[in-house]
Amino acid sequence: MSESVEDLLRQAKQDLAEAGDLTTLEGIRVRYLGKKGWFTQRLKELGQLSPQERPAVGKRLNEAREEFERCLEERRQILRQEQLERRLREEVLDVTLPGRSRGEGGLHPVSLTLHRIEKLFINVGFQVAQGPEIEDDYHNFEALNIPPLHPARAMHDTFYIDHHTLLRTHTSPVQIRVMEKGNPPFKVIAPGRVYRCDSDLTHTPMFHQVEGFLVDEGVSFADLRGILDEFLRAFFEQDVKVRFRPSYFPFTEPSAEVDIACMMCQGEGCRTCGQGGWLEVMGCGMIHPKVFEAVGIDPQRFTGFAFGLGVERLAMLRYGIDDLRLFFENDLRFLEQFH
Ligand code: 2NL
Repeated sequence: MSESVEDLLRQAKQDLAEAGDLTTLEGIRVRYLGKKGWFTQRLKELGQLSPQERPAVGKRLNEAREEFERCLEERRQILRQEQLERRLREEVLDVTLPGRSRGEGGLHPVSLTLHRIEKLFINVGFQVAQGPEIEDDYHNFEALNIPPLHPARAMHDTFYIDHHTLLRTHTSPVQIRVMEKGNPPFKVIAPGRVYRCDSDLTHTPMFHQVEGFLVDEGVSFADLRGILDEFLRAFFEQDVKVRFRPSYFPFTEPSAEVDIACMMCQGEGCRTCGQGGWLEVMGCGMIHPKVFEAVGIDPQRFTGFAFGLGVERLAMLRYGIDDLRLFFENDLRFLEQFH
């Protein structure tokens, strides 16, 4: 027995010396000191020895185990130090290198334009209303004097979800919902995403619109002109020339399209305005009596105007962007120019 203690201690010390890393070292510790480890087993077996032998062997065993533990701790310190030195060597960090900037990010030009339009209307007393992008046929068409089979439906290139449910093709349904719920006077804008099943160089299936309307007693076309003239001058920060041209919408009567003198060529004619010298920027009109009837407003007592504009289009004109697709590609080289 005493011979085997000496042999074992020698072997154990050799194992420790050969351990190259802390994981191996832990394996060795378990092998000798663990529950089923060599020292533990031998100490348990002491009971089988005669009372005469027991004290001496026990003493030897305990001494050997204590020495093993000392050697183990010593080796552990050495390996820890080696590991630390290796990491310090390998994980060189030059704290004098310049920092990496995170970049600031910023709002999308369509968002900037939308916020700008909202602010200009809020400044003259309009409230902002929102509504669902998934609409029903009634609010998107029927209440706006667009009955089934009306040719205007074909023009709207609607994404249908089922026979009665669709993605709104304009934000007018938001205004219908506002009028259904409340009572005049109303002075509200409805900004948001709209959807049309149309995609080419100048159309995307999703785009942004701001519609607005004002309803009260005695509202006239002159009020409409005044508000839109002022808005366009403020939006473009120029004394832009504005022209109203007769048009048709089922939900307004009379209806008009609003043009501004082309800012790219000052009305001379260029690529942006298609040589005409004028740019169409919005549509508008006096709210049709049928629309008032649909939402329970007395058209004998109240009149109102409404208008609608495309946000991407106004953003392109304001920033001089000639390709609609740039808004949807998320190319940082483009987006970074608007910070
Ligand atoms: C355009 C034309 C327009 C309206 C939108 C409207 C809404 C209600 C009642 C009556 Cl609830 N009219 N909206 C009126 C005229 C024109 O938009 O070119 N949009 C981009």
